[in-house]
Amino acid sequence: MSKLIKLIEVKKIIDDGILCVVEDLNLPFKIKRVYYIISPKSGLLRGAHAHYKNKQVLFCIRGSVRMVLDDGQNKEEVTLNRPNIGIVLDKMVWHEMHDMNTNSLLLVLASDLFSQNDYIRDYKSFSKLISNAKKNY
Ligand code: T46
Repeated sequence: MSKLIKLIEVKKIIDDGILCVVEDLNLPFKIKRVYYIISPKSGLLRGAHAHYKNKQVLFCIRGSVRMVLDDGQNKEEVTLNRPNIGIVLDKMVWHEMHDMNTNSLLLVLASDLFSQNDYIRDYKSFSKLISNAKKNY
């Protein structure tokens, strides 16, 4: 069973196209920010950081992305390639987005406004914070 990968399924209506509805999600946060990533450079790694506070749900609404999540103890991955399946990215979870191509389109719902100070971009610092938090627990 997965410790880190939490997926959320939203309604998908197929008629002349595909319509997905994000409503009434049972999220542990209020959505303060929505952003999307269009036309990422093929094969380039994105993410590779953790957030101190910000929590997110990420949907790959076109194409695919291989998500790697790491909480300092467990490392798990999943490929998202369905527009109605989102992944929860909790605070203090290192996340990386791999194997996107220029066709991929990511939609992200976030709990907080953007702040550079909320980022941990160095993996060693992230590991240290996690192990210090465990010691103080
Ligand atoms: C995650 C994935 C899916 C802003 O000015 N406002 C914003 O709301 C965001 C998200 C970014 N930016 C600026 C900050 C950087 O100069 O855009 C640049 C790229 O941002 P970032 O390095 O955060 O991009 P990604 O794609 O590596 O990561 C982002 C999220 O931070 C991350 O948590 O899950 O998108």
